[in-house]
Amino acid sequence: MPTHSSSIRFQRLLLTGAAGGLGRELRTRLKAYSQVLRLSDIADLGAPAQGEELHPARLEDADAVLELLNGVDAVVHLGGVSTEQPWDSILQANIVGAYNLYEAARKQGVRRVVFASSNHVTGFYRQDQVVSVRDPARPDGLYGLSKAFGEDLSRFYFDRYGIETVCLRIGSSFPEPRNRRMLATWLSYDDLERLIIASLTAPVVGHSIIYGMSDNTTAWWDNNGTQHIGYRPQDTSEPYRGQLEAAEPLLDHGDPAVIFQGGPFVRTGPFE
Ligand code: 15L
Repeated sequence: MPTHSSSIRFQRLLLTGAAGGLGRELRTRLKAYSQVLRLSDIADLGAPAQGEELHPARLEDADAVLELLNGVDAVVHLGGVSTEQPWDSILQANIVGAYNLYEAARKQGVRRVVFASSNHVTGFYRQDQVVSVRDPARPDGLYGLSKAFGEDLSRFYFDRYGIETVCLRIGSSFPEPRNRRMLATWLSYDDLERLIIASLTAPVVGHSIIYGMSDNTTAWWDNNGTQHIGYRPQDTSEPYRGQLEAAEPLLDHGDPAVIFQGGPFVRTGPFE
């Protein structure tokens, strides 16, 4: 169910990564805000529903991405690799792919992008620290590094070409928090929708970065200074605390995944 007053705000909105976990969830939700929802992925997108337009494209293919952005008002860019992977996949989908996307936005006159960044841009901060969007990046792997690149790339495209971006450092967006770490990092699907719609519709966003989290009692991230986006989370991980603490009563404090915010991502070594 759409969480905002679901008036049509866009003629044509592009959702990349539409076949992924969050893409599938947003596919139904974003339709309420756009006359036409253009969906892209390299994985199967199934059949188009009314008002949907399927447009598969490889992000590393500059010509395909240029065509993909033809005629769109705004982009929600979830496409690319969303976990730690070997360097070549990250390089193609997240580094070359992000460059192709911004070049296409520039050439096609697209003025706003919502970029799915990740909490793994700052995953090597400790769980006893509270990080703000103004603190330096501390990526916890190649994936986090590629998202840091996307954040810098989008800042450059704003500074030089005026293309606005909201970078969403998404925490853990699942139907429910799955472990004790997610008591801090959880972002409900309804809050994800609120965050994306706020990022798409705030009058002026320039280049902004915001952490994508629900209103969790345990918090490692400080979104102070992002109020101009107008995101107000309505959900919280708190109702799940009892069951998650009971399932994991003892934490190994020598484990880097317990010490650092990135959790298991900080342990994934290079792929050989
Ligand atoms: C991410 O960036 C991943 O895309 C997602 O699969 C989760 O693992 C999430 O981070 C997380 O930190 O829980």
